[in-house]
Amino acid sequence: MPLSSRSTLTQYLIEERRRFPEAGGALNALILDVALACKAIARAVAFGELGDAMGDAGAASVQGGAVNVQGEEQKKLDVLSNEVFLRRNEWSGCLAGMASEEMAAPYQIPAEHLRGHYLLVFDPLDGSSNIDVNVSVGSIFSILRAPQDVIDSGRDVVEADFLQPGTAQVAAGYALYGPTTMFMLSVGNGVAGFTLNPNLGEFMLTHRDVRVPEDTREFAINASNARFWEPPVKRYVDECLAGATGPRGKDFNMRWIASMVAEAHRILMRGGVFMYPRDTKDAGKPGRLRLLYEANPVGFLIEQAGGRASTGRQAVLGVAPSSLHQRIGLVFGSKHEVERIERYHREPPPRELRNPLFSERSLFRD
Ligand code: AFP
Repeated sequence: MPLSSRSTLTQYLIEERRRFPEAGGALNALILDVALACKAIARAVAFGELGDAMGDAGAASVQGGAVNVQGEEQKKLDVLSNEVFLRRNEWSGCLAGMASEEMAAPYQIPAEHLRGHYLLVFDPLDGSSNIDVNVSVGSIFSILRAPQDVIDSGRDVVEADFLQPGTAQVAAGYALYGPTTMFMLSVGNGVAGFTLNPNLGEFMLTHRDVRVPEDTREFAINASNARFWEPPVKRYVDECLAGATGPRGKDFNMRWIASMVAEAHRILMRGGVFMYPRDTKDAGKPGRLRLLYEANPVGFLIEQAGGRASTGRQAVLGVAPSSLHQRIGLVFGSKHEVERIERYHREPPPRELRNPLFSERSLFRD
C-alpha cells in the first residue's frame, strides 16, 4: 500500500474521538505523548552497545546493581525508559499522577505543571532482563480516570487512587521494540496496530481491527517451573504435550521468549495461549506478573481483540487490586483454550493427577 494512503496514529485517534463529540482531546494528547516516549525508548534500545545505556543500573544495592521495588535488578535502560515516560508525560496537564514498575510510590505531577483527569500506569521496559541478548522488549501502559475528588481538589495522588479493576481502563497498549517498532493500542473499540516508519518517525496504521483466533495449537509457559504448577495447569500442559495421541487429539507447539510483551504480540498476531499461572514456588508471590501495569493492559488488548485473559479462576480484568505492585497468576490468549484452562481450575482433577507425585505419564514429572 502506498505510504500516502495509510493513516497515522494521530489520524486514527482523531477519527476515534469523533465517537465522543464531548471529548476535549486530552486522552489523544496523552496517548501521543506516550507514543513519543516509546519512540525515544526505541532509539535508545536500537543503539545497543553503541549507546551508553546497556548493563546494570547504579552501584548501591544488594547485588551490586540497583534493584527496583520488586527486588529485581534494574538495567540502565529500565531507569532511562522510566525517566523518558515521566518527562514526556508530566508537563501536558492531562495527568493527575503516574505509577511505574520502577517506582515504589506514585509519582506526583510537579507543582509547576497543570494536573489533569487521567492516571498513567506503566512498565517502561518489559523483558529488560533479555536486553543484553537482543531479544524483543517493550513498554506497556494503562490509562485510568483519576477519582473525581482528585480532579476536583487537585490533591496529590495516593496508591488507593490507582487500585481500579482492569475493566475501568480507558485505554491501554504497548510498544514492541523488535525488528520493527510497533505500537498496539486499544481505546475500548477493538485493537489497532501501528508500525514505526523510521523515515518519517511516525507510527502508521498497519493492523486494523486485530483479532485473536479462538483456537490454537501453540502455548507458552516457563516449563522450568513445572514442579510448582497447580494440578489444572499440569493437566493442561500434559494434554498439550501428549499431542495427537492424547486427549486433545492434535499436536501443539511450544514457545517461550521470557518477554511477556513479545509473547502478547505473537498471540495478538496469530493466536496461542500464554501462562504465567499462580504456583507454589514462593508463598509470598501469588504469580510472577504485575496486575496493574502488565496483566491489566495486556488483558484489555487481548479481550478487545476477542481473546480472553484470566487468573485461571476469574477474568483478570474483574480483579479488584489490593496494592500498586500486586502480582497475579495470568493466562491469556485464544478464547477456547483459556476457557478450557478455567474449566480445569473449576473441575476436580482427573484421578491420575490426584496422586501427589503426579501422573506417571507426565512429561514434566516432579
Ligand atoms: P523483566 O522485565 O525483569 O525482564 O521481566 C519480564 C517478565 O516479567 C515477563 O516479561 C516474562 O514473561 C517473565 O518476566 C519471564 O520470567 P521467567 O524468567 O520466569 O521466564
